Amino acid sequence: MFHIVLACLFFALYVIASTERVDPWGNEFGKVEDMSFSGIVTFAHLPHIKCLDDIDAPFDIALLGIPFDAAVSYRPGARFGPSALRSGSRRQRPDRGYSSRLKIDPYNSALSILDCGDVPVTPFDPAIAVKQVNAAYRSMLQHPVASETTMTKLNMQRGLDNLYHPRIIALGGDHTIVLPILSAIHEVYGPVSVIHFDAHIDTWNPERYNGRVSLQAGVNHGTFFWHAYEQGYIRPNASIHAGIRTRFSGPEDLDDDVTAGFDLIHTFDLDDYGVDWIAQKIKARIGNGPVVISLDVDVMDPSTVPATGTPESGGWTSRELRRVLHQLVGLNIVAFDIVELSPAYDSNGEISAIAAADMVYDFLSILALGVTPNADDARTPARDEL
Ligand SMILES: [Mn+2]
Repeated sequence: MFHIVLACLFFALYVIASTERVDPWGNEFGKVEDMSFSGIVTFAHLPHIKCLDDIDAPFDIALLGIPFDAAVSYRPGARFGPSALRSGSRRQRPDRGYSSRLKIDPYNSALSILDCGDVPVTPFDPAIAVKQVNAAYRSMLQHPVASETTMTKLNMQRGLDNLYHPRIIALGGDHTIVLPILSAIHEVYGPVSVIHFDAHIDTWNPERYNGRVSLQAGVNHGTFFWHAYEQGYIRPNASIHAGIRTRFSGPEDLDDDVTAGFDLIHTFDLDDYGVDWIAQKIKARIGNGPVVISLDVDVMDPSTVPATGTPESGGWTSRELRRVLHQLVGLNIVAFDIVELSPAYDSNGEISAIAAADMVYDFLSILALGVTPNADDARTPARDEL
């Protein structure tokens, strides 16, 4: 009898031992963080949730790709911009994100950040694509924030409904996407100021814009700010371009630009007056109202960022642009976008994508540092007020 019991016991032990999971990797290495070059590519290895499908996912900041490029005037290809930005961000890691300059690690701040993937925009119908971008952005703005307490501490802007809404960093895509974005932002915050980094003004009146053969053709990456002005999305006389250097049809383009509410910093102003002057001019123009920062990567020189659809010589370096951006800490920023990165024209070394991804890192740092309360609201006069 005893032998039978013993045999049963050994058999039971044998069964238990033989079903124990063999896990050599886990036993020897445990959980190892992904290397910069390993893993599924999200922006800076951030967690990914498809937020357009998972509508209750909370976050404070979302990266949202908008791979639309059906409204460009020269080289197409910016639909691959979101993918290139993610690839260019691979050396940004949540465990190695501290900036010695800004004294912040946006990936380990109290604000939670997600890579929400891309808006699956149609490449075949620009009118519908614009509607899709607007619907997606509006849905994104209605996601619950993860840390209301932190947003309060950071003096972040509440919506007109007195609620906090998350900050979306749009990864374009051509610049047309900013029209449906501004529409969505206007719905939540009312009219906003725009700080627009670009070689081009993008306030071209579609009545005069080359190639307009239909009403729809007048909605493109050179006219969207004019439409935004006409729709009332932009605060009067409270926006500014920086880095402008393209050619114009004539002085009337600049008159329209003033009408649309923009002041202008030329690319050469950097040499004549320096980074501090540019930052002060921007801040004085904007005041402390809600502001959107829209960055066309062609504001940088093609030697720094060749991967763009309408390159213009004589631009800023990535270093100069980042120094200007760093001085915008404290502004009441409600949205960022980075557009017109078109990786087919990049170098094998991804120089454009890496520079562009670093700008997004600066956007995140600026958000994590919060809003300076009681900023001087004095604005500089517009060109037509001088
Ligand atoms: Mn441009």
